[in-house]
Amino acid sequence: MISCCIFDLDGVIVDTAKYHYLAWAELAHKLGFEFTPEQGEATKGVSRMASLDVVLRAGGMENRFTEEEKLALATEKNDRYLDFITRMTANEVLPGVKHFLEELHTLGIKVVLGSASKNAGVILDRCDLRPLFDRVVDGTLVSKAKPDPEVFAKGAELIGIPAAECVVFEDAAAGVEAATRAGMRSVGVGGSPLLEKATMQLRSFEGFTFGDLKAGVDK
Ligand code: B16
Ligand code: MG
Repeated sequence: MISCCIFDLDGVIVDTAKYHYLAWAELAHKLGFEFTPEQGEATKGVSRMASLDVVLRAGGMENRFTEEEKLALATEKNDRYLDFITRMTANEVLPGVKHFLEELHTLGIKVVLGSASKNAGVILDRCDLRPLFDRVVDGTLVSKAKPDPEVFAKGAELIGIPAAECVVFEDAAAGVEAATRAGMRSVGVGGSPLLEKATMQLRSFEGFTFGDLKAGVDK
């Protein structure tokens, strides 16, 4: 039985990973090294400060800064990221997502956001998606980053639905692991081989229906 769908944001609903990458790459450039897209993969789904550690490690600078300096670097990156996301429009919602969210809404299935991002609210508003979510759990409400199950467990708790009736949509391996640890089934979105542990795989939401979801996870 599926009563609630919990969605990761970056990489599932919108492709903000490209903006995170650009902002981190600019910071790295200022610090004097290149941060490649391949290295950027390791920032997906993890918290802002954990992402900064990934970037600094790539430049061999992991022990160079105090905690206070690291906070300043993370703020600088976030200011640049905000430049990008405050210009987003509803056109950037990934294909088929809005239609699927509307179908869930019509069927009375609860829709929850479970994102590590502290900027999730800005993105939902810019993309006109806020009314389609019954609850939003973002990086401002949780203290433990994925793969810790906190973000998804909190979403289920707030909406009052047992974990066994929740399905998580995720594009990052850390998120799939978080879902499993929360006792939930998961859909690995985007086709990466790193998502093989998800209950089912989904390349794109285009044409995807609740019936397809039930057939894929209700085994
Ligand atoms: P912020 P998700 C995550 O969002 C991103 O995938 C990850 O790259 C980012 O570091 C994290 O949010 C924190 O984002 O700096 O905006 O608070 O995939 O969990 O929706
Ligand atoms: Mg993600």
